[in-house]
Amino acid sequence: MSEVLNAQVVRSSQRQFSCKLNSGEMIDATAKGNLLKGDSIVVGDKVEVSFIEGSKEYQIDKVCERESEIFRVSVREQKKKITAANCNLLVILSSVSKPAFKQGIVDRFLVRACQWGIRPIVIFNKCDQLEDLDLDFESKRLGPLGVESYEISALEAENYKPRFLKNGWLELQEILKGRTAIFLGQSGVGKSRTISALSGGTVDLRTHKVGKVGKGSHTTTWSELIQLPLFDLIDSPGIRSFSLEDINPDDLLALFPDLEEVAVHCKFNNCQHLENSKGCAFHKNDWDDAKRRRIFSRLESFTRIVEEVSQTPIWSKKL
Ligand SMILES: Nc1nc2c(ncn2[C@@H]2O[C@H](COP(=O)(O)OP(=O)(O)OP(=O)(O)O)[C@@H](O)[C@H]2O)c(=O)[nH]1
Ligand SMILES: [Mg+2]
Ligand SMILES: [Zn+2]
Repeated sequence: MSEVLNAQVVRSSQRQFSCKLNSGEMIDATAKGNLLKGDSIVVGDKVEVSFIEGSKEYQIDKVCERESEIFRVSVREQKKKITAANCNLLVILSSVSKPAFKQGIVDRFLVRACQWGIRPIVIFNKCDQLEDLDLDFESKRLGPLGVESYEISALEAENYKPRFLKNGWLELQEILKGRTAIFLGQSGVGKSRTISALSGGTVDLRTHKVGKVGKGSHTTTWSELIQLPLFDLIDSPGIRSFSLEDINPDDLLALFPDLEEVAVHCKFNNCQHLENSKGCAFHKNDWDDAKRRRIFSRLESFTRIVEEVSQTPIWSKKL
């Protein structure tokens, strides 16, 4: 038997895995037959590798237990696909210009963060092009959930000074320290660009040209772990459709803890909290305008998701 070495998967493509050995050396490895199925090995996995008997090729023999898993749902295939493992920070990246900022998308990622048990943060990127989005409100909407937000421009990096929020580029680097952070968000919001900038120019991830689909665009197609001196970052492909199809409508409220807190005081069973009725806790309260606006914008996301996940009856959900 050859020596067993510990490593972490930084990239995977079908049957070939790039791994970083604990010594720092990068190697390519294949995997034992039973580990080639489905999501057995994903980016971020900690693995044991050894030389294949009588050859100079490495093989992954074992995948260590995962501390966390990131997955996405393919509605077409009715399948959950694990895309990364062992992350301890979820960076929800959004753009304030193109593509336009959408609260609904942030709220969907927050549902996942809650489900995955991973701390989320939100980045508002492209702030050099900020026009009419009320960043102060968007940030205050997240604060009560314990979600920090950051005002940055990946294009200008440390030269961009936040104008509306207390957190900018320096504070972002601070929270990333010592963590493995996965960057998620729509295509073109600047995930690859932000990661390149955080590497101080040492990593060049080709970036996607917004507005030009196909020719000349460098949209990220595979997740990739980038190990930097102070933190590890995972770049991921932009999402096109973001389904929460696997979640039962009855379980959704627990994934909106801020709304659940209010809903428990509602007098009605099965209340949709939409009608202005006296017994509904969302309508009978002493909130100021700011709080009302915040809670109702979260309720709007919640209602939309409930409608969506209720389309498929529970008994026919395969996920
Ligand atoms: N003005 C401005 N443009 C930016 C900023 N960050 C990124 N961009 C541009 O936005 C485009 C998309 O950036 P990417 O980093 O490729 O976006 P992505 O999120 O990785 O996209 P996918 O890989 O398709 O998911 C590129 O042309 C970037 O140069 C920014 O802060 N300001
Ligand atoms: Mg990218
Ligand atoms: Zn109600």
